Amino acid sequence: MKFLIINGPNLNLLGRREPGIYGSQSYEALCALIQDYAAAHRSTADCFQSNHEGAIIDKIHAADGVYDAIIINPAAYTHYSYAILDALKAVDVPAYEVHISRIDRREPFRAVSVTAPACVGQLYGHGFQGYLMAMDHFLEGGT
Ligand code: CA2
Repeated sequence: MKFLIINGPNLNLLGRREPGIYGSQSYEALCALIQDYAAAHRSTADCFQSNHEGAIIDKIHAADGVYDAIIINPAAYTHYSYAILDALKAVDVPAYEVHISRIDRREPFRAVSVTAPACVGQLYGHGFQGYLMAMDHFLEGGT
């Protein structure tokens, strides 16, 4: 399968701040983990990170007809970006939403995802492993 992994604002700082919430491993380590997992499952994964809403939307649009699945952590955009919700709805590529932390046990605003309704599933609280679990959904034949 051909995966597109999208990470939103500030996730490029992984490992540098808030290790108690997001762990101590870097964004580069996350991408290596995902790409190794993809290769072990005869798949590929392109990792994209942006701090800009429009860039994320452009990437989602460009995924149509190119990727089999999107794994997306929209970061803080999760909680208010109807534009990313619409972009995910506008393409024929299924998306799975992932969060590193327990968004249900933090500030109340983090428990709300406006983007998840455009996704086939959402999981949170499994650290980096969550991205691999989302890939498993598709590798095991989920649509
Ligand atoms: O738990 C997640 O994966 C989040 O999507 C992460 C977002 C946050 O806004 C969501 O509510 C939950 C924030 C990512 C910020 O990442 C940082 C990493 C290191 C240092 C500072 C921020």
